Amino acid sequence: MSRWQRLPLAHFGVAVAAFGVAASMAVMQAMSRANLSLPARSEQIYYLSVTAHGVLMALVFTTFFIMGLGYVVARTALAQPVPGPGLAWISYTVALAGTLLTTGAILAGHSSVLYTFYPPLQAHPTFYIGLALVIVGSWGWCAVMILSHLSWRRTHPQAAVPLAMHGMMTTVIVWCLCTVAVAVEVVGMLIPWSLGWIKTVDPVLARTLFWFFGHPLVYFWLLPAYVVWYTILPREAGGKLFSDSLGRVVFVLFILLSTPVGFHHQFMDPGIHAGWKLFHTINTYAILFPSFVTAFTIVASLEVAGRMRGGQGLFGWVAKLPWGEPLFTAVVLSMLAFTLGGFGGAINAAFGMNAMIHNTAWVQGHFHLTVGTAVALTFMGASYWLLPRLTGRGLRFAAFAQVQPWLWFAGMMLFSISNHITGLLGMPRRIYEAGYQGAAQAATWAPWTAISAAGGIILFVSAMSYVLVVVGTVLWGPRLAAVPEIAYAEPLEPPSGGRTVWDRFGLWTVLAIVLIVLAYGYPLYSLVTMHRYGSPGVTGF
Ligand code: HAS
Ligand code: CU
Repeated sequence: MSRWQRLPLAHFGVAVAAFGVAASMAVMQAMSRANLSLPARSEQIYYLSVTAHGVLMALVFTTFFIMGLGYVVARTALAQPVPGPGLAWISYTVALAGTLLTTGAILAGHSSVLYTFYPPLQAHPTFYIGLALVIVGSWGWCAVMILSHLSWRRTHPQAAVPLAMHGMMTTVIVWCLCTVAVAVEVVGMLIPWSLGWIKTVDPVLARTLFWFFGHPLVYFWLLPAYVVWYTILPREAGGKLFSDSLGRVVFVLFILLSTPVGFHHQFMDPGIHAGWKLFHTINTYAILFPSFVTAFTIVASLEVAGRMRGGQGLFGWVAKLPWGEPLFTAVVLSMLAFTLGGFGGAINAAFGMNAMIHNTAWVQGHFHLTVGTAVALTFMGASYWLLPRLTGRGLRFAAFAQVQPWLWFAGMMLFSISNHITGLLGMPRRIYEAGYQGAAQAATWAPWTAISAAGGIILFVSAMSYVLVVVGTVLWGPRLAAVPEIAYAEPLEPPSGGRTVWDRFGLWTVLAIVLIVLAYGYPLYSLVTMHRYGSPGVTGF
């Protein structure tokens, strides 16, 4: 193995380890919510587990996988070495140290604040310091990605940047814009408060800064998955990308609209005027659009592939698609799940309907379809595709890689649909005692929580199959005589010109900042200047 592959592989290693630990916790949580008796079941263990699961899945698995994928794209789509390998390794080490610090704080039992770490719940200082280090490490990754793009641009002043790198650059920009807010929250408020340097924090201000970051975070997860859908899937399906330009428009719309929408997580919060919530709602409905375009473009690309493989008639092409390929099945099942998850998102974004589902099990149903399937299953499929290309070894236990996406999809359907239903029946999210000590309302949840637990068990089997294939391939995969290349889908029609306005990242970033200032400037100003009482915080259990 030549040297460059080590960097992404080191990132994937952390991602998969975090995933394995978090998946083991998840199965116990699903069973706990169904009131099944588990050894050592207690409130403390439940909240510790939900915190570890959320942080390791949503923040560690995703971020490390995305950073690894970013390096692969920068190296192979631009066909040049990644500049600043020293900075890349330092960033990796800092993010890993942060991960270990935060995970340690959670496992030690004094930081069960869930992955949203809302004050007045208070964690140990090392929980926040670790998170800050993960963010600093990810900024190092952003710097290396930007340097890669700049050095490529110097030698290709008029060319359109390859679409895969275009998508990764939008990921980088969205991440740089939104992490500023969480850095202010963690460094300016939560670390000093947890160290006792300041006595109080303002929960509404903290939540506002969190969701300034928290919604774009979901597109930081989604955009690399879209990179796989747009630039890897069509070729693996045996076809071409329906439109390269539509891909660029989609990615740019995410730069513009990912951030000024955060109040859709705070519809039920006091202290923010309804007019600002409406503004964020309108932006939220606008950001459905690039995903609709994606649905169209990717399905059209699949139809192109099916017809190039000889598919006839209205739907004959579907059967011709390569259903035995792990990457293909994983991504298409991700997309099907995302259709449901996106539909739920549109419901969440409407103020009135949000009032019904906010803080209920519906929300965990929603995000297990989106980040938990559209993103996570795409990353798993991408692992099966990347590993042989990065390690030079064929997939070990390949049959598991074929079955695993189906298991994930089946398990997630049982889990997510039942959670949507219990949510509508009024079951809160994030609670330990889902039986409500025999309350009549809770009795209506029981059949659905049992189904959700069954889904959790299937998901666990699927997750362990994934870990088995990854570990098996890295350690014992058969060495390949001919290593397949990392190649990206060609568009159906070659892009006509060179660099267009959709490649002007500086311009779109400036416009995004203008929108952010419009959406957040006054609300943040009024929160900062408002008379605050603060909260002393709740420490320990
Ligand atoms: Fe969300 C809550 C609104 C997308 C993640 N969301 C969450 C939370 C998470 C999350 C983690 O407005 C919980 C946060 C917490 O802990 O409190 N969400 C939306 C909207 C979208 C959306 C409007 N969410 C995502 C994505 C996520 C994610 C993506 C992660 C990756 N979400 C909300 C709202 C809340 C929320 C409120 C707050 C709820 C509350 O009250 O707490 C949109 O971006 C969705 C757009 C998607 C579509 C679907 C397009 C379909 C495609 C596939 C087509 C393919 C096919 C396959 C049909 C419009 C692209 C065909 C196959 C063949 C073989 C032919
Ligand atoms: Cu959101």
